Amino acid sequence: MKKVVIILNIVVLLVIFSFYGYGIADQTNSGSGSDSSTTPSSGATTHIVEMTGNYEFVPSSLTIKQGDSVKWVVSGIKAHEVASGTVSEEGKGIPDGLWDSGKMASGSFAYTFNSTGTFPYYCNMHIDQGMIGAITVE
Ligand SMILES: [Cu+2]
Repeated sequence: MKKVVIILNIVVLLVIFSFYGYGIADQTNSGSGSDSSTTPSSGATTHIVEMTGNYEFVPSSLTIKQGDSVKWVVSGIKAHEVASGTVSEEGKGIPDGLWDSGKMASGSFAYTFNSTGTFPYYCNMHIDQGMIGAITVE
């Protein structure tokens, strides 16, 4: 009879410790999540633009502050290539050489805007679908 009690005690302790362990894991997850959304101490902000499976930049136009960064994130299953420049009347991309992510099937590409002005860009793979955008830096 004593053996059964000892085994029950061990089981109860194991259950308590496993819950405790999950609690710690949850706290760690929520902690790193809040870290990624905070702005750096310099005051610069990173803005997210999604590149969707519907051949759109969301948002397609964005106003930011000088020194901020824009991070383009592939959010659908389609690959994209975000490049700075304008689109000719014939629908060809005219790169201005500031940035070009190359073809991205997933992940993200970031660029920091250190001067003011309006910066048009396009998806080099989906100009025909009208996949263009612009960043205004104040
Ligand atoms: Cu695209």
